[in-house]
Amino acid sequence: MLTVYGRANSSNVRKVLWTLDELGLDYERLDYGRGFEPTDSPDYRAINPAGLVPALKDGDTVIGESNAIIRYLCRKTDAIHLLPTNHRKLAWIEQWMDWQASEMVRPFRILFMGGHLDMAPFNAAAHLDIANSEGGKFMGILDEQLSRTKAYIAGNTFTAADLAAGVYVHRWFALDMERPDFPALAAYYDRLAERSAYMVHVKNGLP
Ligand SMILES: N[C@@H](CCC(=O)N[C@@H](CS)C(=O)NCC(=O)O)C(=O)O
Repeated sequence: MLTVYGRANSSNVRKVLWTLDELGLDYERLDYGRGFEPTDSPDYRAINPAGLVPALKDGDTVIGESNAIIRYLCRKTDAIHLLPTNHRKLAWIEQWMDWQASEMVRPFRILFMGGHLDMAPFNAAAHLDIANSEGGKFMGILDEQLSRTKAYIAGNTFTAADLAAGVYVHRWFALDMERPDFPALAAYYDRLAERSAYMVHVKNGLP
């Protein structure tokens, strides 16, 4: 049995739950993280040294980092439609996964924790203004890319790049804030909503 450690309202946990359902895998989920079991205890840090959710346990294998977990699950199930073995196609997908985790996530943390949860220091107007503008810049990059592919982030099929970024696209549309008009991104959000697992774990009423 696969075990996911992490609260179901966390963006990074939602990516993993969405992936598990796309792959048709059974799992149990344990509530760790803000408002639930602590992630800074020695017991939890033995599971994920970073002290963050999600983590995944598969027998003796325990891993953290949501995008590493997505890749692990795709490889475990030979889901080459989501994560191809061809090094060129794979690099193109991983480029977007790394961009999501290192660049795109930054303003969304502030927009969510400051703008939605009203937590200091993220709720300071100066932080929120910068995050709103940076979030718009990143969503604009995705909008341009989707105008080219006319379908999904890394090309004309749904891949692990979409599993990594789709939660933040949802947050962009779900959070209460001003947004420029991004038609290709809006069409993509509708396209993702055709996937039942996206509706269960991502576009499920929570921002
Ligand atoms: N780079 C990490 C980031 C993980 C992360 O920031 N997790 C947040 C929730 S989205 C967390 O653990 N917050 C502390 C908490 O919930 O207690 C990943 O992709 O897994």
